[in-house]
Amino acid sequence: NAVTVGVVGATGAVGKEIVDCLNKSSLDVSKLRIFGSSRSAGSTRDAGKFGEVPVELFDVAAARECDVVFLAVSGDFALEHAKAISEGDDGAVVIDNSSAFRYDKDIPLVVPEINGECTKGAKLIANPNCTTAIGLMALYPLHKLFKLKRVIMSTYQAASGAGQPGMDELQEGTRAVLSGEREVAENKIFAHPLPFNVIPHIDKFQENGYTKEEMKVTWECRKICGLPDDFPVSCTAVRIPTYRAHSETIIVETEEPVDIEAARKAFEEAPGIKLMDDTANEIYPMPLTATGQYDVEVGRIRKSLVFGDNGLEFFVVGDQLLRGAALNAVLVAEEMAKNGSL
Ligand code: 11C
Repeated sequence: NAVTVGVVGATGAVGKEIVDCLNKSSLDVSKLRIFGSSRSAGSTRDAGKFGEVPVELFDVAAARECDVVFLAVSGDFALEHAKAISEGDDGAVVIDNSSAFRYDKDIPLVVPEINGECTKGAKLIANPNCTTAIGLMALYPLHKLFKLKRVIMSTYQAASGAGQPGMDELQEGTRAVLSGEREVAENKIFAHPLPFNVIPHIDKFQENGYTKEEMKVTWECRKICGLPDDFPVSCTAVRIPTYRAHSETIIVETEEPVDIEAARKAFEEAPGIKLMDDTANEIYPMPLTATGQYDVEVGRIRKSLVFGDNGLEFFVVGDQLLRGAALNAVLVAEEMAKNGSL
């Protein structure tokens, strides 16, 4: 059945991609409503097949009129409004992109290909952190085959993780350096200038020495895959001067010995993965090829020199704005339409 969809934050980097994914989605959308702040209310947005959509001033009552509302705004906004939009039988289903509700045990945190069944009957769904969602596309098929024992991840994250302002800072800073206008780029969004640099710092440092971004990977991998609370996942998250695809080196130790051909076949058959693993022809995952793609690229697959027969090392790249955010959220809505929750 056809649904009315609301998007809050449709002018941001993730919000724009949500509208684009809705254009390509199997979801039967009868009406698209876009909600914004007083700054954007009254203007219109080109929403593809949905036409020029007026931006309405956000209002809980108006959002509740929708069947499903995507929040692509801050965690503070979500904390303030998500429950009010979704509560009661006549509330809308809310799919929230922020981290506000991810660690609440009563709220499903969903990658549809892994735990889509958790959405059944839910009114408020949390969309995972982009780094986690991208990595799990490859980790989960391995877990099903060989049972993960521990996971070590190192990331190379694009500017888009900090939204449009992050991408703008990278582009403008790079231009300023290349034109000779500045020796080193200016920085406001990132802790240090990003052009011609890498920054081993994403989000706030925690007491244990990890950053919040790194801990999100640990907490969210456990919750989405139903792993124990002390399951060992360790991440080092690094910002690099790429535009919108996150890359990840992943090393796993497994309970069962890994058959590399079986692993490769599992990656090939898993939904949402494109196998890019032909080193003889210099084919492997890269941000340039993964950008704009729905599938996460997986390659550089090899037996681990550290964990031997019970280990695997590989490289994953996924579009941060798509699989890491907008696409995952729209796939959640598609899943809910299929299982009768929408
Ligand atoms: C980044 N992964 O690359 C972050 C952005 O938890 O939704 C996503 C933050 C989140 O900066």
